Amino acid sequence: LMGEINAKVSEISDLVELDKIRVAYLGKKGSITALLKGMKDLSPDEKKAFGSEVNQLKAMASEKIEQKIEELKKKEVEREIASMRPFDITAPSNIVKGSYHPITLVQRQCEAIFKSMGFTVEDYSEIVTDYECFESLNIPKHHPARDMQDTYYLDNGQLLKSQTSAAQNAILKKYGKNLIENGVPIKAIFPGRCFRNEATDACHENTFFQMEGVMVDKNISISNLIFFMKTMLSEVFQKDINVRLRPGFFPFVEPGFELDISCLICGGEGCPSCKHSGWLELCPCGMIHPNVLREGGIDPDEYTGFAFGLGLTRLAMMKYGIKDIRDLNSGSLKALSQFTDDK
Ligand code: FA5
Repeated sequence: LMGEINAKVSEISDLVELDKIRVAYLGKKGSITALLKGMKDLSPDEKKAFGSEVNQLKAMASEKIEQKIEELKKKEVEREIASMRPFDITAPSNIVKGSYHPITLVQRQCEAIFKSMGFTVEDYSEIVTDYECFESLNIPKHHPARDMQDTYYLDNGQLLKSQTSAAQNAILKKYGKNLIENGVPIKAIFPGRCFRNEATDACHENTFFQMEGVMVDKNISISNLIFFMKTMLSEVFQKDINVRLRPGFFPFVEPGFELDISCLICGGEGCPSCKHSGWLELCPCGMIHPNVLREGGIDPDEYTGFAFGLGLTRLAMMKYGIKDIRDLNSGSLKALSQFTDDK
């Protein structure tokens, strides 16, 4: 019987025919199954010998059929591969590649620069409380300094953060313990979206990005601040940039400065992007006011620190030569997709 099965199986070239053979021998009404059924009329000794032989036959037949199934399946795959069109890996593709937003690109670059200098990168919410955005920053209710930023208030009394400085208090509280108990300096940056009720023009938007930075330790001075600002700018632009530092007032720093960079759109000649002044306000900064440190749980007699509020959106404009800030929020893929990570 095995000889017969072998001969039939080797002639087969498709899976359907093969299954017919399987059913004919091993199916419920198959001939091997019938042999097993017929054993009931044999004596116990005959049953033993015959049974073992039939079982062996059954195992061999199953194995032969299984092998053939594998062989046929493999052939089928080979046939399919052979019938496929050859794949030309040198053919040009028309897949449209996505691109990162220019603000994302400079944000990532700034994050990498500050991380390499030991700063942590923090995330912060866009909706904050009056305490976070103003009171903890030495700006009491009804203080005239509130007029510096026309803020969007929500019905529930919260507000859309008008400056990333809103995260300062939380950061001081988060890392203050480690500073006081273990002497680990606070070094953090927090990039984020800010909102102000502004009349928009080429360099003002009502939604823009800032990146806050703080550093607190013993003996931190203005020279530390200037060092970090200079390093950041030379890394971002990869060339010397004209900067000027002038006094600036912010209730949460003392002394406070405005760091301007020479406008890279017009080379300092004057254009709409810099309001025809040749300079662009980029990064106000200063030494953290003692009241702000105290409110964050840090003793200003023992520790000092600096803070800065980099205008990330304006930095992206300068880096990529974008003349109008409104293009950045336009959502125009045609305009935005031309900027790529040049690193
Ligand atoms: C502030 O927001 C302070 N929180 C910065 C600061 C932080 C000072 C820490 C001291 C210490 P100012 O309102 O100037 O400051 O905004 C900071 C920067 O954000 C500006 O220099 C500018 O680059 C950018 N900026 C402000 N308003 C807009 C706007 N409407 N559109 C685009 N960029 C803006």
